[in-house]
Amino acid sequence: MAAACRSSSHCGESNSAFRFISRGKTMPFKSHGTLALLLLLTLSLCFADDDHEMEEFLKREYSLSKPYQGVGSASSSHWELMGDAMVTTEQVRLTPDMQSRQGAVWSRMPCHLKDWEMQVHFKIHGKGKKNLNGDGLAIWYTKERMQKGPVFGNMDNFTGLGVFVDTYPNEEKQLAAQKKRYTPRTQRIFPFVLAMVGNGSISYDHERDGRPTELGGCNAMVRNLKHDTFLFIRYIRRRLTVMIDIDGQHEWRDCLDIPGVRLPEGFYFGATSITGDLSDNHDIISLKLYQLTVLRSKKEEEEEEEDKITIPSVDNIHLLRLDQVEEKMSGLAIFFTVLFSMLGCIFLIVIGLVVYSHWNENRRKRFY
Ligand SMILES: [Ca+2]
Repeated sequence: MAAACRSSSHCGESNSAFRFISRGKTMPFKSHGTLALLLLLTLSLCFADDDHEMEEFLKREYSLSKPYQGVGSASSSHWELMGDAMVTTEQVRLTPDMQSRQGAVWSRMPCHLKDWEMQVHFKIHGKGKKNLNGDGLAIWYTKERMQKGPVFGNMDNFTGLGVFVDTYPNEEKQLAAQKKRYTPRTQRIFPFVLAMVGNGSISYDHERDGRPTELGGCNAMVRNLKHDTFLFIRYIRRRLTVMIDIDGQHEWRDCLDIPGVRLPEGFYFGATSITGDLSDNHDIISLKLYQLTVLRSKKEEEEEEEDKITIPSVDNIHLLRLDQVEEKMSGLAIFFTVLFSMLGCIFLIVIGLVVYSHWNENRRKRFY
């Protein structure tokens, strides 16, 4: 463990469960002597901008890691399995690489942390298939738990946050339909990571891979990789950030970053997966939850207390939908362009005919 941590940026919790965060990126706190510490402190002070310096602490009660003691067997375990999920020494396998399976692992305890960060170590892999795999997995922070359903194995109309690693393009598999509807800029390349916030009455559109309710996302080639793959979900000051580390470089890559995401406290963390006609092994190796301690002014605290969140929502959600509006507008624009071009042509032909008949008449007059 310690040896592995020396080369990984995801192992800061190894001994002290304590790290510094600066400029929005996590930096591992390693015991390389006072010099390193001084350097880190100086750097974090130098770069202190609107991201206040903060600390993070691993919360073991909301984390799931090897050797998964008691998971799936003991009722004293903090985590509960469901469906086809299975624990081995190496991972919690949500689904095996077989058709029509669904599995989940859910935290038993509601989480009352205001600011947190979840690091997901996962693996998606399958045999003998080239791009015929599915459906992906989801990480949840929701009011409901242990519910079976169509959204990556979880219920639809959920209340809270879902971050999906969608490995099968249900909509975009139809290339013709895709080309008709999307420009190269807005086409998605799969596997695709996206986030959605539900309030209990918003449905996930499976046939369109959640596009109508997507808050943002990114392409992530996560299948059948030899190196480790990670997903990072940070919720701080009502800002949701998702990053991925899938290139084996131990570097976080931005995926989405959205302010004004309102998530109540006291929801449950979970991970779910589903396979249909197509399948994959969907493995969770670890879920590590860090509490982020953020300094708030008294005013900020009072404001948050007054403006207590009870139903999940996202501020200015219509602005996030601009892309889709643009797509619709471009369809309308094409229609009007064609219409006006045709009217223009007819107008020119009519003018041409009138001019020609005048010219013809004048010519006849000249002859007689
Ligand atoms: Ca899909």
